[in-house]
Amino acid sequence: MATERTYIMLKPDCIRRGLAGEVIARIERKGYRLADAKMMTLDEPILREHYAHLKDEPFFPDIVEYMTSGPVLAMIVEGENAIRGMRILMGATRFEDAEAGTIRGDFAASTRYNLIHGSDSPESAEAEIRRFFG
Ligand code: DAT
Ligand code: MG
Repeated sequence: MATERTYIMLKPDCIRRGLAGEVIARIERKGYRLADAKMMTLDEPILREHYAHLKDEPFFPDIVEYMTSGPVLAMIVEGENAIRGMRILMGATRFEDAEAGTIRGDFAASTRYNLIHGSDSPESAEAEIRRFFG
C-alpha cells in the first residue's frame, strides 16, 4: 500500500443535483483527504485530451455536450491506495453494473450522467492532475 493522489471530478449533473456534499462526505468518510479542489468550466479541447480514448465513439459528441453543460468540481484526492480505492467507491462505468452502495450505484440512472470521474491508473492520475491543476 502506498499513499497516492488521484484526480477526481464531480461532473455537471452532480453539481446541478446538489450532490457534491454527499459525494465529498463519502470520500472523506472512507478516509481520503482533499488535497486540492476548484470549480471549473471545461471546453472541448481539454475534453478531447481527457477523453482521448473515446474520441472515435459515436457518443463522444454527447460527452462533450454534457461535460461542457455546467461547472465541474475538480479535486485531488489523497490516501492509501486512493486510485483503485476511489474507483471502487465510484462504482462501475455502466450504470446498470454499478452496485448499490457505490456513488454511481446509488445516484446514477444513466451511463452518460454518472456523476463522477476518477483516474483509472497511476499513469492517468499523474497526467490528469497535471492536466487540470498544472
Ligand atoms: P470511467 O468514467 O468509468 O473511467 P470511461 O473512461 O470508459 O469510464 O468513459 C468515460 C465516460 O464516458 C463515462 O464515465 C461515461 C461515458 N461513457 C463511457 N461509455 C459510454 C457508453 N457506452 N455510452 C455513453 N456514455 C459512455
Ligand atoms: Mg475513464
